Amino acid sequence: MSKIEEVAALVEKGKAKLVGQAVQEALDEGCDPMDILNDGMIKTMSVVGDKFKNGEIFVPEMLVAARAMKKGVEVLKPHLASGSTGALGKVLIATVSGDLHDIGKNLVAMMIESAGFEVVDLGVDVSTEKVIEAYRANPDTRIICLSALLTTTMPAMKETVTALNESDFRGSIKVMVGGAPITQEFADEIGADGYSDDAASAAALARKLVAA
Ligand code: B1M
Repeated sequence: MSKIEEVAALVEKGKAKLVGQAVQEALDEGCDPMDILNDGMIKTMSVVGDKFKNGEIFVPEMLVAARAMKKGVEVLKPHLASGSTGALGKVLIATVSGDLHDIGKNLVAMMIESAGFEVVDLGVDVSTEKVIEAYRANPDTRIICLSALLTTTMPAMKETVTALNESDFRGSIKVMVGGAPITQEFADEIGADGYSDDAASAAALARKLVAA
């Protein structure tokens, strides 16, 4: 079994205490950090999701796999993201109301920070009101990023984007959306400025939006 396969197996089994060491060993063997992330962790979460959908595992198993992935990402982070200067301005990021999924949001935050932004992470289950309050507290914000992982929380994303579109500060910010069920079509329909399907392209899009 390769080191990346070992990481994948440990994430799938939710072995949080062992994942960090396996990730470090994979790095020591010269594995590309992006391969460890994509093949060892993100693909594994899809496997976990499929097993959940098929009734082979339940919420607690999904939860421990998520915890294990987070441990692995902690070890990987310095190898994926360079220190940020914050020079490109401030970004607010949140998972929308009713949605507790944060692994994808955290990766997007990490890559956007690494691309040169200062990131204010509002966490998960963030209401429209909280997003607007956070903007009022950070009026130098240039981009608001929203993540949703559930089809049932897509309406919450729509509600927040609609409120932002109707706000008096809309002209000063860009709005980016993403997450597994989100599509470019949905982003256009709700009036977001941008959509991307993974963390690296989210960082590239953020740079493009502030340059526009
Ligand atoms: Co949940 N869950 N979950 N879950 N979970 C999914 C999303 C699901 C697809 C599993 C399945 O059935 N196959 C399914 C949703 C089905 C649907 O809506 N159609 C589901 C369900 C049903 C649920 C519950 C309802 C289960 C229940 O209670 N009965 C429940 C809901 C809780 C809630 O939120 N209110 C629930 C709970 C959980 C846990 C808490 C146990 C745990 C989350 C822990 C955590 O995040 N801290 C969990 C997990 C781990 C998953 C899966 C297995 C993995 C998600 C993940 O972290 N993926 C997931 C299955 C799957 O995704 N295939 C599943 C890895 C991550 C890196 O990918 O988040 O997609 P992702 O992020 C990507 C891109 O989407 C993108 O970039 C990221 C990096 O490349 N991206 C953006 C994300 N945000 C972006 C923002 C951007 C741009 C790009 O710009 C702003």
